[in-house]
Amino acid sequence: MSVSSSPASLTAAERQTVRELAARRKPGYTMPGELYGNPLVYRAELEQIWRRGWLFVGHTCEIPTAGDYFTFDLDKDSLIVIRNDDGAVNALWNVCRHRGTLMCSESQGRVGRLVCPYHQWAYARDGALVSCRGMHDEIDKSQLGLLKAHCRELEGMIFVSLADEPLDFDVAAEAIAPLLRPQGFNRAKVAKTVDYMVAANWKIVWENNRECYHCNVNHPQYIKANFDHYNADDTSHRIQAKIEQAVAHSEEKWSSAGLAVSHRRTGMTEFPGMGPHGWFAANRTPLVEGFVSETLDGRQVAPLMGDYADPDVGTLRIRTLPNMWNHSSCDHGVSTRLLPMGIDRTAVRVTWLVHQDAVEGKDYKLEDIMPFWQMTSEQDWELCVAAQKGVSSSHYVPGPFSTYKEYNVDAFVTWCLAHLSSSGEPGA
Ligand code: 3BY
Ligand code: FES
Ligand code: FE
Repeated sequence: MSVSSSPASLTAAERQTVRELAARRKPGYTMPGELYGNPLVYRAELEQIWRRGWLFVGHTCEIPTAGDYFTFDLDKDSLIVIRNDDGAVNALWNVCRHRGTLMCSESQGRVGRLVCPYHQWAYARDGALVSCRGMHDEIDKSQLGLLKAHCRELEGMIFVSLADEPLDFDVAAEAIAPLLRPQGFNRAKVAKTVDYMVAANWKIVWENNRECYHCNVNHPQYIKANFDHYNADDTSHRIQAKIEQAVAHSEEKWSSAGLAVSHRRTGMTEFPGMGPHGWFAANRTPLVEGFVSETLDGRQVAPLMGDYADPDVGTLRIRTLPNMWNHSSCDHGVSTRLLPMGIDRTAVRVTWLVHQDAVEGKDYKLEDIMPFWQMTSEQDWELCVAAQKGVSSSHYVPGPFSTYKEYNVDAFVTWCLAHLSSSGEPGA
């Protein structure tokens, strides 16, 4: 059964207004303030980006057993992401088929059946209506199962789409799976989750993520482990050659060990701003010499994950727009999930994963695996909050992006605006 995925659609006139606002952005420059601050733009983003794209919701290891579920809320909608009896993960709309009541108000749990709190209609774990006591016999239960949203598993990560006709997921799965598979997220467990409410528009959080121009000064821990900062302020051949050498050496080593290093569809950069495939990217890149993990001193601090036989696997980086990035090392992975909570609020969940058999306190300590990304993330949130305050000022004027250091931010902005300007047709 199909229902409109966007109950409060923008009118044609409102869409036109959004297109006009999007057109005001000067190429190579940051967005005008209205694109961060106008509620109409925010509604258009929900409709044309968030409700159309694939959203990362969580990891399969968060719901290992039949009946395990967590809820996922976007705007006024809620989904129940649940493992059913045959092991598959489904995303059910959290809306009773009797009178529409929210079925699950807990954020996670385990159920035999999903029972509505109002009149106790009961649904199987796959959403089928199994009992509705007190109803007349003519009721056709087969027509009254919980509605399903599109849901896909990708090597231990779960994605949903709220669209009736979602974008092509296979193209992303084919590109990302070979890189992600050896990380073993389907044989992992959550070591820790931290939730943040960041007082910034979701686009500001992405813009911050898409460059490392700010890293040298703001991320002392991150730059010790990663090469990103080198090309920031030193364009000398010596440094470039050093990076290229490290990359070539590592790629050769990984390739001969059967580890994928990149895929050809690099999302935003190859398809700058355009088309349905511009929403994902993944690559494996070396850490600086002496570092085998994104930890404060670069040491391995937990058992190797997945298929890794050697800690020297560099850092695996994956991102899917509009709401996920993941950085993984040989011994742990870190997923960051964004959700827009209003025009100037973004809920961010950071999740640390380790091998499923690793025992806390014995095989790893949270104080070893967490600080690197906790500090880097929190440094970023502070920058985002300051950026939000600035772009909300009456005297914010769009500024120029560095073509050396911020081309990926420019690509992200272009991607957003292309979606805001599109016709509103799925996949357009
Ligand atoms: O600094 C950032 O926002 C992202 C994450 C760490 C490095 N990176 C480019
Ligand atoms: Fe759910 Fe009545 S609204 S059983
Ligand atoms: Fe940062």
